[in-house]
Amino acid sequence: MSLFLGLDSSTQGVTAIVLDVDGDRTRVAYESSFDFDEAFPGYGTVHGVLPKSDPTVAVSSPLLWADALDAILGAIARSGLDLTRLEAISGSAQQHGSVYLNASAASMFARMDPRRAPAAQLAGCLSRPVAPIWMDSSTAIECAEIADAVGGSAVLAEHTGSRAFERFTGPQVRKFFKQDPAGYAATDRIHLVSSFLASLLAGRHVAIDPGDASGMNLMDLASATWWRRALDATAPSLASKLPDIAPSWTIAGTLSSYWQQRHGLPAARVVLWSGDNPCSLIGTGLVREGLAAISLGTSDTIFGLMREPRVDATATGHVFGAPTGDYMGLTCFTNGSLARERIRDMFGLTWPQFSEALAATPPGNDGRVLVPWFDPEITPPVLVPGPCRYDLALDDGPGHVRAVVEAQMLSMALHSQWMAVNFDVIHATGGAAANREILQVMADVFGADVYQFAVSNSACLGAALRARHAHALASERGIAWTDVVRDVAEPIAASRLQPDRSRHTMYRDFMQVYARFEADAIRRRPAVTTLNA
Ligand code: XUL
Repeated sequence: MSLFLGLDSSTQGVTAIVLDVDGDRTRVAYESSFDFDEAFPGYGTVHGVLPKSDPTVAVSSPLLWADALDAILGAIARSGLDLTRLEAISGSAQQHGSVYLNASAASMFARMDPRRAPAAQLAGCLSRPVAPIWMDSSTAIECAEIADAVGGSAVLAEHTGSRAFERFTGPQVRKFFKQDPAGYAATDRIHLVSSFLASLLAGRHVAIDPGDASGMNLMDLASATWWRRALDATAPSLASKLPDIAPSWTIAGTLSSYWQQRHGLPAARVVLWSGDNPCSLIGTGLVREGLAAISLGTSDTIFGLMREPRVDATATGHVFGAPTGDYMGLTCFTNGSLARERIRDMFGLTWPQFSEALAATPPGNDGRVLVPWFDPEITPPVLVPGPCRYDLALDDGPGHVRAVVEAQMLSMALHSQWMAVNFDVIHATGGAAANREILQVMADVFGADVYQFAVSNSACLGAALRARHAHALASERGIAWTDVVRDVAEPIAASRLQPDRSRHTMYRDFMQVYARFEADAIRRRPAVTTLNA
């Protein structure tokens, strides 16, 4: 009987899941989480983001993430679980965010004082006090510069799996290098959120896995190595500042003596962390081609496993590495749960009332449409935030509820066509996947059977399953991915929501109409280039 720990450091909080594996049986033995704003008010974050006057800037605090990791490991240590059985730990983190460390970090990781919290000890190791995160869209100029330098957007996408995206780490690094050359020069190591937290656990700098490295515009997808031309186009001496890239199942070391002494945890194996979407691929059981998942979290994402990388000719989405060693196609939308919450709060609703409003309004919403870009949107690219309403009165609460959900589902269907993935069955995950009214709209828009899961944080579950997989490989027994995901990452058969055929036909036509509303909403805002002028 062995325990495996998965951690997830997301935009808004940290979660832990412990799996208990007994022979062929796997069960969730423990789950807990902390919300950053509530548990660590001293950092002043709002939904996990530090306040900024420029809506295109989104940064957070690496020290907050370190403190939250400490808090959740403390909670696990006090949980009453028999942690002598803990074999391996892995993690999942919000993608693209970058942490800038000076040369003192390596020795600090190795000699942290277990009597003191991590943040205070790490503060002096940061060459940049804040970390840009995936919600940042302030690097339009750097994206253009990098694309130009490598020979154009298509060349960048061909090699790295994506055209230049504002939130991707390469453009963010370039912006830092241009704005603060001294800070950049003082940077010895640039980590992703995932590799930073894995390094903290292992007590030394560890590698980045291909799943998260492919969200940087810096990795050659085919060889899973840094792509020299992109590095040169991004910032000087970048190769020397980046960690290695290693397979997702790499054992990075054992839990450092800091954590062992601080919380009485065992010397468990530390497996490389990955991004939340690659981890969700595992946590929703998508270990073979032909299935798709939709994650309704802070960001909404739609993704599926690909055996061969099919790069998006429309430049909408991404091809990432998958933790199985395959690839995954993904399209990401910024205005996910925060847009749904915004509507709920605007009309003073509870979630059950939100669902009632959805049930009480007709599919198609009698033509009332909302393009819900409350924050700058990734898909389609929109840097100037601001929702647009069509035939939707400002005080029409139920109309807004249906409009936001329909817009999100129609936009996802519209902008995932490039993946050429079969959407007959969708695995739904993330907090809002608990809401069956929302999932019914999903089923009707996609014309797909939609399934729910027992564990809603599929990224965290995926991390725990990855820990188990890597441990089995390292123990030379090996394990098939289909066996890894059995029991816990399988859809609940009884949760199936079926599409209504006539509603699906209506939505298929409506999708083209919604595309025109999106185009109109884009036309109504200033051109991208004026933003950074
Ligand atoms: C994916 C993306 C988001 C973050 C959210 O490309 O930007 O889904 O990973 O944590």
